[in-house]
Amino acid sequence: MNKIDDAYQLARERYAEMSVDTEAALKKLSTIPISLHCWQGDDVGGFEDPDRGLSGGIMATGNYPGKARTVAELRQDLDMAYRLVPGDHRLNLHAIYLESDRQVERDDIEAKHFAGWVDWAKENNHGIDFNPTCFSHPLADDGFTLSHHDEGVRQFWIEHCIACRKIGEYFGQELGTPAVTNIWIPDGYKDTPVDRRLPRYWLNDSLDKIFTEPVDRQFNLDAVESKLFGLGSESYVVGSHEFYLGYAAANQILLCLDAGHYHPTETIADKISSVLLYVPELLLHVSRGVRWDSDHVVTLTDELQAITQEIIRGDYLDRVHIGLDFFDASINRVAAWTIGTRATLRALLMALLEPMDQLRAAEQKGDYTTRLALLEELKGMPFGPIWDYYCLQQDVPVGVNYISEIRTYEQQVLAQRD
Ligand code: RNT
Ligand code: ZN
Repeated sequence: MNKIDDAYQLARERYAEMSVDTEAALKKLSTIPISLHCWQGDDVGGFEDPDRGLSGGIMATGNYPGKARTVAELRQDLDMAYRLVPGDHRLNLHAIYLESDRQVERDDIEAKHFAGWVDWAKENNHGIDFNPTCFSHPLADDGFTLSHHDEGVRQFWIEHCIACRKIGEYFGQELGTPAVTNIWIPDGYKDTPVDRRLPRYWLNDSLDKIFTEPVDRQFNLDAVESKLFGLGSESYVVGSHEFYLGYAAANQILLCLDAGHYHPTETIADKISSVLLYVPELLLHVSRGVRWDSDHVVTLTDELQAITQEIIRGDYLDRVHIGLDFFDASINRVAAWTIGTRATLRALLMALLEPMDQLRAAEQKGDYTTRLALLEELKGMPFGPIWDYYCLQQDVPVGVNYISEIRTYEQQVLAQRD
């Protein structure tokens, strides 16, 4: 353990020479919540109906043993993941993770179906975020929900989304921190449509109906999530980027930027400072697309670093909500959460360890030589010891030690499930 302290002291001095205060960076990092998505724990299955498969243009591949089959198992797995990640973090829930002893239709869900989650969140100091589930349902099977040509189908999903906003409000009231309730729908066409206008007209109309319902912004923040394409909606997605950017700006609600929802070479980092001029706040779905919107576990990539740099450099922490969105069923699911969350926190820490005053001064003077030199030097700075020290300070496993804890958990808990 002393080695970690020693390495930290040396690293701290190196950063101090660059006028970077590592203590301040760690203090800041400890205040940034990441919203861990419940759906990594069971491959987006949910507990509404075990016979309902995942649909809606998203797919989890793999069959790693030990997936959570009940709410209790999912919470147990989440508890394990939170123990392996430094800091206090949030939970991102989907409506299909409700608790009820009878089948509840989606337009009938209420706060009481999530009271167990609230008790658990209170015990563990988690805020909760929320999502209507507008997929994996017979009324979504033809690929359309809020933009459906049939008024009855649209109304069903409108009522589901209103119910979810009220549940978000309940989370905010109970937990003292607003829930971000994010609407994503799978609506779109596999093949080239002739009418791109009408579904967007209906989606706009449905959203207006959903958001007219009064819900207190102090407790619930509404977000909308766009997408470029999905499996089975390759040719046209109703809720495109332009659609929701316009909708969020016009209605002053949150826009959700999912890292996997754009052209493969298009990154969300550069969108943040533009969009935040026009929408009040952002929700990020931090994900990793590999060739397509494949929702791979987030790792410490250049793209992830670009995202966290934008948040920190732009001083946007109070306007950007960071959520994770990936689902890999081919590896240990607790490890997937742990690796993805730790990668996101590491990227945030790296961004917090930049000599921003010097970099900005160089840029504003037109001294791009110094800017380039500094940015290159930063890549070789002793970031690792600062991260290790933070893990030690926060009482979570240092380095790859978390893997042995996951292995033990796998043997003692996960292996008993099959
Ligand atoms: C789908 C969206 C959406 C989902 C979750 C499960 O492409 O990214 O956020 O991943 O709602
Ligand atoms: Zn997403």
